[in-house]
Amino acid sequence: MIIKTRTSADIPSSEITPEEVYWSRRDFMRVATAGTIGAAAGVLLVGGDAASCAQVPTTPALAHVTRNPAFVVDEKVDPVTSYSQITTFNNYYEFGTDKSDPAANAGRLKVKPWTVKVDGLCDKPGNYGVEDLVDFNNLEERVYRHRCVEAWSMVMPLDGVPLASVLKKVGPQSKAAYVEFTTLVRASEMPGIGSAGIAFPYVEGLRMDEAMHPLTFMVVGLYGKVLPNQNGAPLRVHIPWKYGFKSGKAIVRIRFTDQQPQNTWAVASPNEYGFYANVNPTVDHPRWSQARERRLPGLFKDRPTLMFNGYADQVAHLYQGMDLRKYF
Ligand SMILES: Nc1nc2c(c(=O)[nH]1)N[C@H]1C(S)=C(S)[C@@H](COP(=O)(O)O)O[C@H]1N2
Ligand SMILES: [Mo]
Repeated sequence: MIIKTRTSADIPSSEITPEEVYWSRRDFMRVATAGTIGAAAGVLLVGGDAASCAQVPTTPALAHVTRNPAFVVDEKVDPVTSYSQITTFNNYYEFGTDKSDPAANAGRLKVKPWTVKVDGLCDKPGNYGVEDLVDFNNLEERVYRHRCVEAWSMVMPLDGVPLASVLKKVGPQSKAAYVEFTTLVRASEMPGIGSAGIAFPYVEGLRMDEAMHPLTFMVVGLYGKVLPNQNGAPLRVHIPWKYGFKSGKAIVRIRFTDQQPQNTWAVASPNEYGFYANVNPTVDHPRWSQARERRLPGLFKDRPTLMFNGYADQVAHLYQGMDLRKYF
């Protein structure tokens, strides 16, 4: 992380944006206080709450979003992360490998029109527009924990539809045991493509029962607004009990298959990243512990990691009888 020195006079008041007020006054106060303390110390963190320069995106509001009270977190334990933090500290290697690169570079990506190829073991393969797959007149907002394999986490208000509702539209066949997601490669708009050290397209996949699980979400928005490019516009999945790398951004292909998909990180480094990638404090990454995590914008790994990222009651049964040390 880059640490930059700035005086309070350098911080335009526009950096305390209305988005921070969206969640609650308490969150606004938290953000404002963090900014004040940072400024007083003369040190601000790039990608931090109040220090994200001009790169905080502005996207249009989504018209038909309803908060779904079945998918919330305890705000006292898990205060929602600020919009500026969620949109300026990202992993999206197509735009560069620094956490600040996607915010700096993803703006140029053209996300309209957008076509998703659906193929493999389903009854209605074809090319679909995003609007054909996602019902934009009936979006819900869910607040989910988001845990990266690198041991940082955030809490995000995401807008979208259950992934199951998307998949059912195209008629998965009974032989489809897995679904694979392939994401966009467009070198002309993606400056990180040649230098990321992983192969593109970025590919991910889920077992069919994971994909159809009610927690699994197809995301088109953040904080009630159209999803910013750096967060995966126009279409991105989120599987809240798994490490963040399972959630491919800018999905262009959905393929149903009877074979376990070869997901990018498992191919790149099979000893470090598996197919399942369930958040698990008892299975360490070969190079670091997963027992604790850093909750952004905090600097320290001072929170215990929760089994299945806190969603064990809902998903543990999916893995009954499986050795999670082997299927990591
Ligand atoms: N296409 C694509 N999707 C991707 C990635 C990527 O590099 N390319 N990175 C993944 C990783 S490692 C994480 S942790 C999350 C980060 O999501 P966020 O930036 O919205 O927090 O996106 C995932 N989806
Ligand atoms: Mo990640």
